[in-house]
Amino acid sequence: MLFAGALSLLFLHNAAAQRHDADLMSFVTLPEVRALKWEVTHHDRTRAAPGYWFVAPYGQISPEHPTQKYQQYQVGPYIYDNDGMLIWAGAPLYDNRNVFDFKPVTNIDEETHLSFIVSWEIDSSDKGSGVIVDKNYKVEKEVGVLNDLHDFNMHEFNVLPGGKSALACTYRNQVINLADFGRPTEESWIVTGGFVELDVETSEVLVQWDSFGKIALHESNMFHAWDSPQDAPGWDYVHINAVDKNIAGDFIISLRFTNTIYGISGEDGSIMWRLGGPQNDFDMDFAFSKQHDVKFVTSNGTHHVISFLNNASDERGADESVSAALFVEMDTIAMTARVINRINRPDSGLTRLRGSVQLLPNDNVFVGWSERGYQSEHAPNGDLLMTARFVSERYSTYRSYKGEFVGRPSAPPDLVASVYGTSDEDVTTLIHVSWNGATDVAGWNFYAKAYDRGSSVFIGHANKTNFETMYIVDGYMDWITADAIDKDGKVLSTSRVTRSEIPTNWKGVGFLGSAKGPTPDDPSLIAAVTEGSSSTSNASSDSVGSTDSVDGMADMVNDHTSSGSDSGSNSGSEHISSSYADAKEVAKAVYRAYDVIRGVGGLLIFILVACTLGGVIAGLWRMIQSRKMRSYQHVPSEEGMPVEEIHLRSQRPE
Ligand SMILES: *[C@@H]1O[C@H](CO)[C@@H](O)[C@H](O)[C@H]1NC(C)=O
Ligand SMILES: *[C@@H]1O[C@H](CO)[C@@H](O)[C@H](O)[C@H]1NC(C)=O
Ligand SMILES: *[C@@H]1O[C@H](CO)[C@@H](O)[C@H](O)[C@H]1NC(C)=O
Ligand SMILES: CC(=O)N[C@H]1CO[C@H](CO)[C@@H](O)[C@@H]1O
Repeated sequence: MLFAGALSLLFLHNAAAQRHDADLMSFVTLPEVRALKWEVTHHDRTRAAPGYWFVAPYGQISPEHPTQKYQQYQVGPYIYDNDGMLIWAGAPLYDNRNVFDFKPVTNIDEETHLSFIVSWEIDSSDKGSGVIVDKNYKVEKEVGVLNDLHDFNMHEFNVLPGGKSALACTYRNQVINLADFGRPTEESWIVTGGFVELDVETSEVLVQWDSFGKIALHESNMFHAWDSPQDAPGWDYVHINAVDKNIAGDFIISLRFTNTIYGISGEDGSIMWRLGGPQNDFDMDFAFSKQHDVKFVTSNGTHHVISFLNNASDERGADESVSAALFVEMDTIAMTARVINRINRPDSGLTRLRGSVQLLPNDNVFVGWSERGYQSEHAPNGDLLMTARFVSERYSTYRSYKGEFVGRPSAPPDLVASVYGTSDEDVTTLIHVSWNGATDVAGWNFYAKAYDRGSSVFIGHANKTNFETMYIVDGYMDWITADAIDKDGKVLSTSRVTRSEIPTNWKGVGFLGSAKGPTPDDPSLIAAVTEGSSSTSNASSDSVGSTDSVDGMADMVNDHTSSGSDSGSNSGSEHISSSYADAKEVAKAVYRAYDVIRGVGGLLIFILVACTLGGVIAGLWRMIQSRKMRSYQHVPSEEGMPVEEIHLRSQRPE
């Protein structure tokens, strides 16, 4: 009864919770992690490039009021596989701060590293930094920001070949005379745009460039000769959003508020050419505006292929009805620019702000359209291979990348085990295991020990099917470990030895044996029994695959309420398996309900297990009542524009 009660309670609660949390993943092993779920459509898997997705979801640029925090465990660097399965939740690495431009970096050495920008702290205790981490997710480099700047700008952290230096954008507040607007007696504050090349080791500035004195006010499409002067910070008149460098040592930058891509001399900082905008230097067969993420694809100094996201619209309106990724061939001797590849946004929509274009090693193109994490992969001829976006409307990612990566977390896998049972003979152990950040785990081998110093006995294997793998085994297994196994059977890592969680009150959950509950089984005996048994149960095959959750839930509840309590004698497996009292059947039903429960959160799964075992219904009820309900309000956040709050509040006053 209690079991059913707990489940109905949970089910009801779940219905309510799903409104708020159904777009987030949850896990027993890492209850705090709430990674975003994806909607993925594959159009042709066979032509997809190998690799993972690298995204950094954020709800809004600045932390929320009044907590001054970001959405815990939802923002930050995240790696997913090609089907949207979570590989790494990196939110804890920088205490749930916003992260931008998260990507794999392959130009440092033979290994693939990861880089990203950590945003500033709202209390100004930290201006943010450009970060490089290794495959163990250990921070290798933290590149700081110049003293006179407010923060490490969110647009770009571009590690240059060899990994010795990196490029970043700079925004500066300066006072300018308005002579360019025909008002020489007036001054205004402006936000100038520039870039720096920083020494990755020392954060020393190696190269510095700024639009002040180089790009006139009238080149901006954001402010006009009749606008009133502003106090600090002032007119954001160029809005730099990308910088790259070629082997000749020259730079390319994108200024969104002049609709122009500039070539900047590495020698003297002069503007060598302008592509697009009011002062275009090229004979070009296309137009663009409000561009993002300009990068050299190839360049020999005079002839370039560049990529960028174009024909975005922005906060003020659209120039065209569809955004596109563009590859442009430029000849800076003949001054010609030709589009060589154009990939329209697959849903024919507009990417108003942000976005990225990436040429993959197999010549596929991966485009981040930013809002709601919308991203697509295309064959070299433009064929659409895949689209994906967050289930949640509440998040965007500034850029999205794809790339191959081997992740080997330095922390061991996480394991949680708990024990169910209704009689000494029918006890089942439920094991969950995951390894945050590990990329090529194919399966898990589970081991248990009879006692602390006993020898580890193999109790079964489960293929990895998701970020977290569940495994159910007969008997009261304790002192459990799991080995992460790669596809060749090699052990990659081993979890810590974990004691199984048990109910505090066995009787209270209908356990019919001794009041003290069952004692841990000797896994070698259980393994032998299972081996010799002709019953349908097979420890190794019980790592059930996919689920139909709601039915499972209903079955479980019905089974329970109609069940007898005559499970004391365990002679015929027939009888046992058809009876409610078969604890393993119950456990399987729990597993079938697992996906439903996932929506509620890992914590509640734990509570489910604890409560069904412990019978602490009152505790469950209290927990549910006090569980924070998150009410969100969808407001797309736009860089450089005031944003409304995305509220995180408790239903109950705190
Ligand atoms: C750069 O490439 C173009 C086109 O392939 C070629 O004509 C030119 O000579 C090259 N310049 C240099 C400096 O290699
Ligand atoms: C586990 O994975 C292996 C290798 O891919 C496969 O042959 C086997 O059928 C899988 N087992 C289960 C139970 O899915
Ligand atoms: C039990 O699982 C083992 C290991 O996967 C397998 O070899 C064996 O055939 C299974 N036995 C039954 C009865 O399913
Ligand atoms: C390449 C491309 O899509 N160019 C378009 C960008 O938007 C301008 C203004 O609407 C169009 O004229 C271009 O054709």
